[in-house]
Amino acid sequence: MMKFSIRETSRGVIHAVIVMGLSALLVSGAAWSAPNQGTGDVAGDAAALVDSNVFNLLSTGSALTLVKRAFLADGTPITTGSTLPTGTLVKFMIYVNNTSSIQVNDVSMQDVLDPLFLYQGGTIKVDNSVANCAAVACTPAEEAAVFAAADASGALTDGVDADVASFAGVTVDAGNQNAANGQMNAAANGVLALVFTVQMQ
Ligand SMILES: [Ca+2]
Ligand SMILES: [Ca+2]
Repeated sequence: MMKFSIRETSRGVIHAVIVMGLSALLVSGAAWSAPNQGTGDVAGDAAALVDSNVFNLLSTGSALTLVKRAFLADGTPITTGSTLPTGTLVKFMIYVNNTSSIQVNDVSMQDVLDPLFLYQGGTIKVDNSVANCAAVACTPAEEAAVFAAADASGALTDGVDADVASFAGVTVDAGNQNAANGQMNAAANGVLALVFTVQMQ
């Protein structure tokens, strides 16, 4: 979700103060898996007592955090609170830095756009090719690399279909929690990034 304030100058330029907030992140499935199996014996004879079924406990942990950034069309980072004229194209990026060695399955992200931001059709891109950053939040240089990789990837369809993202109304959805998209996973030791383009109104 983005929060912002706007004011209009005598020249009609809308100044938008973009506050980078957290978007919705939903994760289900396993990040850390802890299989447990009971074993025993009867009077010392292990063969007399068949091992139990494997009881597998799953935890998503608490280390995943969504980070939201914005860039101009040419990849220049936009800092929060920037003033942008109407008509400017802005590329938002939302990413998850999975520093664990286990793939996180079934990740969903959602961003509900304020009317100030007009979604540009066919611009949703998802990339999971860049290795994880050491810290939860990547450095600006690392973010630039993540953005470049995502921005260079092929756009997904806006419709709800086999790919992992969609746009409807004012809402971008990635993953299948809020729209019947394909399942989206965050690869082990990788950055899962969602990029889409809006135009300042
Ligand atoms: Ca789609
Ligand atoms: Ca799901």
